[in-house]
Amino acid sequence: MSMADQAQRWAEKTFGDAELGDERRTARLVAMAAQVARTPAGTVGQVFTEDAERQGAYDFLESGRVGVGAILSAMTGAAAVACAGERRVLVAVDGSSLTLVDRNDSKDFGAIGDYAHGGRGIKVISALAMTEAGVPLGLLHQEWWSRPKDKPKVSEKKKRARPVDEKETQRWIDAINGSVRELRRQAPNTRAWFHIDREGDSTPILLALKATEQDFTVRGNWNRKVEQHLGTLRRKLAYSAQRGSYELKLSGGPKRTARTATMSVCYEPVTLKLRDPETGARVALNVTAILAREISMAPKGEERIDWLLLTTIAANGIKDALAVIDGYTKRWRIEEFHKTWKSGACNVEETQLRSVAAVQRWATVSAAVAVRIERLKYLSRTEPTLAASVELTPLEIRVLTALKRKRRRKNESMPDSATIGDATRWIAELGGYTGKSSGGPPGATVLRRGLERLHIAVEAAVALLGLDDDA
Ligand SMILES: [Mn+2]
Repeated sequence: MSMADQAQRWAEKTFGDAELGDERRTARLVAMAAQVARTPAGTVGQVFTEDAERQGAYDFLESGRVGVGAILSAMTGAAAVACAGERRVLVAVDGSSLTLVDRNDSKDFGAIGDYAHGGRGIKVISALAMTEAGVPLGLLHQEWWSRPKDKPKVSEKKKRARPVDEKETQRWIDAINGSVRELRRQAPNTRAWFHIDREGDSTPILLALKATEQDFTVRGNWNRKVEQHLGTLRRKLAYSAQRGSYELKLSGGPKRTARTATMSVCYEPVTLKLRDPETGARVALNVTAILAREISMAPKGEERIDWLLLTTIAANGIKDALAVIDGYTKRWRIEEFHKTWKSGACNVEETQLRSVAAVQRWATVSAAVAVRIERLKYLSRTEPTLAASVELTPLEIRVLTALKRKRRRKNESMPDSATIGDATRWIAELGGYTGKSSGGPPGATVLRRGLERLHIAVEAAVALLGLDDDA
């Protein structure tokens, strides 16, 4: 298609700066990313249906000349540019792994999960930047590594004694520092507010976060010692008065019954007593400890919600504490990104590529596409009244509106100009969304399917009617 559709524009913005040593390679990367954005799928064969295109994609992905790092840094740089307009961004950092099929153990994938289980794949930590309202902006960093295939024969004692930079903890620190570096370069006035789940409650990670001089919230995993006479975090908070409460709507899940929980909130400024594992030196870390606890009855056999948060944000009142809790709930969006990327709309775990480097090249493009879908999803929920043109071209809006007009119910009125909320719902409807099955707003899978159908319709409009993008 000759016209620049939104996917093409997005791909240029995201990967157009990739320094691959040859402009043709960058152009190939951009074209590939645009095509993945139009028709996201897990395998190269599903995305590229024309032989020449497909072969070109394989050649690119398997070429030793295409630097994985250059693809990554184009993507993370573009994410930082997107952050530049924000005063502060939430940065959720979380680990995951791609589980990949290697039946004959012939590929260079490492071990994942339990060594005894023999799973194969690649480990990755991602840093997802979002606006303070929780709209994804892009990935500021991805840290990839492979574990050895067989369990290293090292005693537990020796393992603990290893310096931090040889442990996986260092990967977290690299992801945090890498995100800050990217922001400094492209968005020097934007502050980062890191959000990490219980895996972040490790002394080297807390010290690395402190060293960035940015903000953070980490979910506490340990009842750490504090420099007050009551001794530990939990004891300190147990003596603290309830400062407020709120109702929390919990959706159901495999281990949880849907319910509305009454949460009690207390908070205290505390000084954590840490010991630097490298130097043995004592370090004091001042944070606010916030405890949000379910005080209504939980269903039988289920634990009550209990969140202990450690944050650099000062709580001068219940409003501040609630804002920290609200920020932490947005950390969940990186889990949704993982799902969309790995097994949902982008399905990267289906890839048949045979080397770690090829998988990484493909998975990086596909990660950027997954963020784009998550962004559309949250943009339409968070700022539904923005004009549709923030994410779609005039022609795409025109085709989408025409399709909607044909499908609309008798008494359904059409807006004069579509908002992003309208457009997203119409795209989801093209993808089969009725609002009935989940009861909630459109998710990534219906959006992916809808975007794909919209793309085909736009192509038909161009081919049959000669419409172009200024139409
Ligand atoms: Mn995690």
